[in-house]
Amino acid sequence: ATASNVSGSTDLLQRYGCGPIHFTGTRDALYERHLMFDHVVDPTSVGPRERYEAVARSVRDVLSQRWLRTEQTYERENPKRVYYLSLEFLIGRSLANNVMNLLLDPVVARVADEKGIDWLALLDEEPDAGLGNGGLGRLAACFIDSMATMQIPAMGYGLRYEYGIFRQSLRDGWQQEQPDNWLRRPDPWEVARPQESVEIRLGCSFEVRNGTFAAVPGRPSSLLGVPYDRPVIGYGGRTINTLRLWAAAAPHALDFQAFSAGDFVSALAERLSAESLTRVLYPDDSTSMGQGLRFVQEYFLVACSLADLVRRFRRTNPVGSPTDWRALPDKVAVQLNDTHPSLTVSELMRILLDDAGLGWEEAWDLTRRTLAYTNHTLLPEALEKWPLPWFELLLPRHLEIILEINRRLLDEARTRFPGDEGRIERVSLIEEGGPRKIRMANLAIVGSHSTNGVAAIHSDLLRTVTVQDLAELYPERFSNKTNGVTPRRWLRLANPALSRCITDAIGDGWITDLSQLAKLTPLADDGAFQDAVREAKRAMKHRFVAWLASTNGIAVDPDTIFDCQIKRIHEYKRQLLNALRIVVLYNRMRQNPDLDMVPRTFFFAGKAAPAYRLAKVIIKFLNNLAAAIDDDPVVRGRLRVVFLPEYGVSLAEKLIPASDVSNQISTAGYEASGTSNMKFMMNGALTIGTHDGATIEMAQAAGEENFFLFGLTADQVSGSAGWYSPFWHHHNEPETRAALDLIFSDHFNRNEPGIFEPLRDALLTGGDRFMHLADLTAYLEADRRLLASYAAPQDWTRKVIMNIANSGRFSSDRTIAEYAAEIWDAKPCPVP
Ligand code: HBZ
Repeated sequence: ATASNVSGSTDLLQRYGCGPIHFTGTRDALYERHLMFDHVVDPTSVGPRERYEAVARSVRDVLSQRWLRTEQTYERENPKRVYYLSLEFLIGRSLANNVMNLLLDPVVARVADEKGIDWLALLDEEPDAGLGNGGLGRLAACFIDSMATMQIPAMGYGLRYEYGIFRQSLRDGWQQEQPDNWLRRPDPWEVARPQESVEIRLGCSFEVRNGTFAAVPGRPSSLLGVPYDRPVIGYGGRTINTLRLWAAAAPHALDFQAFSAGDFVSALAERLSAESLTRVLYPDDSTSMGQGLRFVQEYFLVACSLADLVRRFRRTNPVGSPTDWRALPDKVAVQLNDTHPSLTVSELMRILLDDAGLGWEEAWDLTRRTLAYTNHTLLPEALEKWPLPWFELLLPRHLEIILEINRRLLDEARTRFPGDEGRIERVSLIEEGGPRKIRMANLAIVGSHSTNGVAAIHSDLLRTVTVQDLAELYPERFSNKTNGVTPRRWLRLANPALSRCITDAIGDGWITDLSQLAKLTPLADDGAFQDAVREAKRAMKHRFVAWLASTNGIAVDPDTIFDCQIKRIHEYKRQLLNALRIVVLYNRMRQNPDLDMVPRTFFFAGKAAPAYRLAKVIIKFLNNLAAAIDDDPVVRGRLRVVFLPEYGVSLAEKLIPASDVSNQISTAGYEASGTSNMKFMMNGALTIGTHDGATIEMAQAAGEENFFLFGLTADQVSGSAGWYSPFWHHHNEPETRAALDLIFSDHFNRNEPGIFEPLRDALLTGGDRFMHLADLTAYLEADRRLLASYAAPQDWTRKVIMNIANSGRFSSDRTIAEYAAEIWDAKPCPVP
């Protein structure tokens, strides 16, 4: 569906009033009724938050019947369903996105006008649903959008954290974390379904003691999972799928027992400790900290979701006849978003063995054919390994099952590779040592029919390096599915100026078929189209500058190059390399005050895991660098560094459309894919980046001449152990040395001596596995090429258009089409 083939708003509302309730004549009443009756207040005295809730509830009213009809259609047609299991869904705000996908913009614009509503201010009343850390969580959000748009019968399963990723502020340039109580006000999108709660059983009980979650051994307990559903609207509003988030609660029986025994207070305390399980998202995206609470969260998601989907599967059996379990892989595909939900392997085995009463061989065959696993990282410190004693305590039956899976696995490996005990040790699900640990990636690979990485280079390294032995055992299971992002939120919604410009040129078919952007290629040198593209960028820069001034009080010059690096702060993503580049440019200007350079504003944004100390020092350094440059009359007005706090979906939606340059500069081999790289590309920013992740494929698509690639390849990085010496660069490269010496002279921290000592270790004395200095000269050289192109507007804009025109492949619709065809065997199930 595209906006152009839907005639009037009246027809639209009729379509959504698909029965039994018709909307005819009640259009205006929706909003007024909610405003007055939901909070029982005088509509003339309400504030913007109440208005937001009333508008959102009106939109939900409009979509409700379509949402019901979607599920009814699936029940009637009984198609194969896809379940996307993820500990994270970084969905951001919903109102504007839902209005767009329902094609309701004209209706809403008119109502807002009639009622005197400030639409942009109203949108700001909705908190971001920050139920994720970064790329992995945002990918899950883009995937459910694409599945709904492509009419795939799919459901997302996650956790309803009461506190999402922490809110970030800066004090003296240091990151401060504040809790994000995003559900403090009622969320108008979610529908609680307590009647569909599931009970899950655990081998022990829990107490919250001194702020930690402590297991009480030997006392089996149970927990209730209460589902909260959120609509996931396909573009055009035909299919409305569900994102089901689980909240933990104590079972009803609990308070009743305790109440009769008279211990009312402990019963209540126990209820509160049960609810604390889904209280907060773990804010770490790069280390598996081995927290017991996290382990229980993972099992809780798995157990609730499997109980729910198995219940749904069994309902499709003719009443009275026994469940035909052999049909499970024909009706159900489960995708595991990283290893976080990989207990699914042992939980599904437990259900098939113990509840369904199947034999091992059949249960194993069905489990494997139902499950598939996506890997998102090769970093050893991020690979999950859970202590075996935790299984003994909490999930003793799972441990039995995992040990039996492992026994059979090692038998098979010994038969196929006799005498190769090193290999046996490496493929084993168990890592020896004290305590022994279960390797969750091995479990996911062995217990599924498909393992994929998220970009070509990443899938290759996964297969040939990280889990080489398992890949040699099961080569047919491995494939690549390069990530993508939804063009609805990230282009149509975030960048109205460029969207209009594209639609004027090629029509609006690109919204659901991004490959149509290729039609822009012949316009790359067209003067009028170039002007239109430049004008769109200018408009989005001005809009961003106005927003920044009014919300953060920061004034930036829209006539400078907007050069961005926005992502989680991590050594491998190398924000420090970017900082070194800026210090070199700063030194050049100080040495030669008349140096002619296009004025630039460098934007940084991103959160550091609260326990990642060096990442916090990096944030502090970027802020001090910004302050030192602001204070220096020689560079002021030509160089500017801005660190924007509280990076999240909503900030990305504002900044990416306004950007000219996208920095994607991870150490080659470390960034699995990246997804913001794709958002920048489709929004007409040019990339300066390394040979890593999906950036490689983006450069191939756009043509390397339209990209600024630089630096080592992954092969060179992995073979560097013998030769890389940061000191060599310090010694032999004058600009590198001057930059480092300036930093270590406390130039950027005159009143805070020594605070940047950790950077010396990271860049120089610690050996630096991320090889910052090895790429600095090449980065500066690529930067020189970039500035030369920018100085020639026709050349630059031609590159911009070539990037936009070739970004079609990086739509998550393409990614989902590949998962559907090659992993899930799932087909669209249109809702009439
Ligand atoms: O997943 C990211 C990758 O770093 C990025 O390259 C890729 O594009 C993206 C989508 O495939 N990984 C993450 O975002 N990882 C996490 O957020 C994470 C969260 C909790 C963990 C570990 C990792 O325990």
